[in-house]
Amino acid sequence: MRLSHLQDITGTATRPRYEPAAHGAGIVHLGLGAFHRAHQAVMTDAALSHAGGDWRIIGVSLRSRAVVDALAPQNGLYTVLEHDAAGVTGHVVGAIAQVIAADPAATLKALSAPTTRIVTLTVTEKGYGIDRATGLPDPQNATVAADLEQPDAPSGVLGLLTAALAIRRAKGDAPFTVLCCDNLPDNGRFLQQGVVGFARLYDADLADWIAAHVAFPSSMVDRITPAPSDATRKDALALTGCTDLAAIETEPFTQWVIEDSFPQGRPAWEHGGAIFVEDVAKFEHMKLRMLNGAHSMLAYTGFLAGHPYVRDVMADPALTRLVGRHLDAAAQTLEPLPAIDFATYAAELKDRFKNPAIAHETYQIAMDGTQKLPQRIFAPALHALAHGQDLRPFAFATAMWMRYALGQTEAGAAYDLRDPRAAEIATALNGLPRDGGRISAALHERLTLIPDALAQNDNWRATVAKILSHILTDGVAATIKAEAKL
Ligand code: CS2
Repeated sequence: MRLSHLQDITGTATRPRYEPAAHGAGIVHLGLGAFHRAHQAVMTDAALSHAGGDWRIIGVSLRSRAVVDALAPQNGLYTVLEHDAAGVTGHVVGAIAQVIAADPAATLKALSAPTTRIVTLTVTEKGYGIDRATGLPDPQNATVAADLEQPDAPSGVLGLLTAALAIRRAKGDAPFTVLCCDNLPDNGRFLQQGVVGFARLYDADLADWIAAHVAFPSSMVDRITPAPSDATRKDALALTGCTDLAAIETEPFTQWVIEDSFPQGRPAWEHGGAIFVEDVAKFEHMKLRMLNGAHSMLAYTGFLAGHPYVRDVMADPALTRLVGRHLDAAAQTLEPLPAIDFATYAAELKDRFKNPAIAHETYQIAMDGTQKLPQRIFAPALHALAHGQDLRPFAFATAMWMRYALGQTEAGAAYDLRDPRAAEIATALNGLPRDGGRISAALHERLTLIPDALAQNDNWRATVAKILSHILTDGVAATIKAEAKL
């Protein structure tokens, strides 16, 4: 039987302690991937179980239909499987009230409804159409350009948020709070600047009104969530007695640190473990530089070394050492956080990466490197440079990314970079010999990706080029071995 009512569940999976249909929707979420379903939706489910409220979620998939085709026949119900070495447990989430797929008009309607008080987003780093260098809408982005042509019929993130806010303002409805949940530093300010910048391109009054009246709290999100597989659906069937085509699997750990700025109210997310603080920045830096920085480093290195999953990387002693080295170096670049010991955090991260029950692909993490490396690798490297700290771990990660950017394994198998700037990378590398110095120079100079202070620093440049040359001459495995001995 297909999962569609809580009464149908016959297995050990736990279920919401509220009647889903008795709660209205108060949140529209953009980006209905596995991460949202493992994180914000679970916390919202806990908030509803403990404190009630009309806070269910209208989940929007901006492009793909697949997740909506799975969730719609299930009345939004799906199973979250938590995996650790001891086994797997299941919980059915009832927080999703409605789903919308690739339907901009329906999305705009949901965003404009007076009942919508919060809009949350997980659209990935590249999904905003914001130029990271200027912080403003990217004029080269096709969706941004199309939405500027027709601001009343938008389909992209900036266009949809701006148009919905314009409708609410015209009708005298309060604006919603916009809560960015992507792995970007200062993500609230980032999205605020993008939306206000977008509005300013066609309606300065609206831009001023958004700047003055719409809250954009920042948040740090964390839960390692691999792409679901056939095994996920099998486990869900065993734990619920129902066929669940929208089941996801994740680790037991979850963390959400949120700037408490919600003029229209919010769910009692603290019941799901969320922490409310005045300033999220230090938490974001810690997570982006330590967890995500080490993730990116181990993804490029591990993928090239032939490890399909993070847990395989962590079973390799030389690589584990390099993960530890990276975490320590990243921790050195952070401002102290009261109540958090970075060495303990690093040890916990290593344990999480080791989780044998989580099949997290290195290739999945390697995706979108140009969107991830600035906050994960280059920002801490800049700090290290300014404070005379060790640059080597960051240079190593960068050299491995450059090797990955060649798009071919050592055995000669081609792979897709899956990066929005893949074409630019290919152009920069076109016709170059396999020479570490030349490749590193091209990626430093022709891509406007690596910050100038690094790109113009002789020590950094020489270190990246040397490591890349080592990889290209002696191979990935030999380079890892030598590096781990340093
Ligand atoms: C990963 C993240 O794919 C990636 O880039 O580093 O998705 C990571 O698993 C999450 O941020 C963990 O919270």
